[in-house]
Amino acid sequence: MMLNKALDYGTAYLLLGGNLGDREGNLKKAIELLNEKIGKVTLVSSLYETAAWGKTDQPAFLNQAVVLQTQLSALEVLNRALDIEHELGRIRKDKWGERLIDIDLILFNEEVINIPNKLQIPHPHMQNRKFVMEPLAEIAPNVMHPVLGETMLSISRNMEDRLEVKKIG
Ligand code: GSY
Repeated sequence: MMLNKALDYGTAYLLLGGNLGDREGNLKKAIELLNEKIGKVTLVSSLYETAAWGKTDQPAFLNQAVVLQTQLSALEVLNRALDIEHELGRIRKDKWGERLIDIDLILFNEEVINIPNKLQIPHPHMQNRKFVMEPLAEIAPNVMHPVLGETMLSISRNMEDRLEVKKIG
């Protein structure tokens, strides 16, 4: 018997970034692959040119936040995002080093997830990084951080990070 059960959709908030090669082209390809392999991308932020965080003697990043609707779990989204990074030829020389494309899962619905060494949702450092919060607050200003109980807009306005983040269109 066929059960006509409606499948639930989850909302994933991701941050894309890269500082090697054709930065804008790589972000575009990543969004195409997210649409193909994970779910429907419903919102895309402006592009932001951002100074490298952590290891500062490297080229500036181009960052962009996206929102997508998916029937996958957070863990499945993470695994498919890693597949997309590899498909786009990710090079990760060291933890804070240069990269062609990085896809970070920042929030998933209002879920709080902790799978040690694999997945932490909300992203544990999001509230301290302007290169994450500015693009995210642009497309999800009223979304609540499920642990801090503060909206994306409020966090982005009150943070202390002085890293250079420039909206470029
Ligand atoms: O964590 C994502 C990769 N990454 C970035 C980034 O996306 N933007 C900036 N500005 N600095 C970064 N350092 C790393 S690692």
